[in-house]
Amino acid sequence: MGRLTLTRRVAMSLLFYDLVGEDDRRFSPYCWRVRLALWHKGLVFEEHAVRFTDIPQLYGGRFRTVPILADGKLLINDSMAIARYLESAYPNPPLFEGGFGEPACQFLTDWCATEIHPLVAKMIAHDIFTRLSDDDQVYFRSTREKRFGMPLEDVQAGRDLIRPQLAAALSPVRGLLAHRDFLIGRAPTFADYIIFSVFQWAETMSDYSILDDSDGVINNWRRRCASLVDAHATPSAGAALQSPRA
Ligand SMILES: N[C@@H](CCC(=O)N[C@@H](CS)C(=O)NCC(=O)O)C(=O)O
Repeated sequence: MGRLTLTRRVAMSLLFYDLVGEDDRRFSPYCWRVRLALWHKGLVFEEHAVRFTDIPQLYGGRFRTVPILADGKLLINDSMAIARYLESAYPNPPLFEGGFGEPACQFLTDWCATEIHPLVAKMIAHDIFTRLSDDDQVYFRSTREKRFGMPLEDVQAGRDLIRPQLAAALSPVRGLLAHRDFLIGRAPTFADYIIFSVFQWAETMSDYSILDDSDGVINNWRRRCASLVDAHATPSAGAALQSPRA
């Protein structure tokens, strides 16, 4: 009897809940990290696109955010927890290169959430709104205007002033990439996906360029990271799964 050789790791039980806007736009930076991690591992997964207002209907309202990953009966919510789980359940190829990979990614996740996401959110807040379904628009406007303390239109109006702040905040990333192709290791790892996902978020929901074209170091790295998107994007994915314009 012939031997059956599996060239790809198959985990048919994986179900990934991803956030979706109008025109099948997949825009959540946290979900992008998980998608990139699943692709990185070569895992086969089913995906379920949900809107903000669908999240409370999932699993009896157990979760307030996506991404959610179900592996059989196991449910994991939180992008970093999902990355850790994937690394232990499906070790190859590794997502966290070397001994410091995992704590470095935890640091980057927290740094991104406190220093980078708020700047990007202010630059594209109203553009996100315009690319959501009707129900989600109502939800997004009310929750985000409460958070920002002003109308979404006003939040975004100051974006040309925020842009240089983002460029400055990205200095440590630019510094590392000036001397290497990827943040940790010779090939992309979860560290790259954490930061790259921020650009995917903006790119998917806005025509505004959050980074100057002249920022060669970061834009060239984005192109290198985009090869994973290009390898998996299908024409039917439409605007949702495009690699960056930069
Ligand atoms: N710490 C979480 C954050 C996830 C998160 O904030 N997800 C957003 C989408 S980008 C969400 O689901 N928000 C739900 C809401 O605002 O109602 C993670 O890393 O997964």
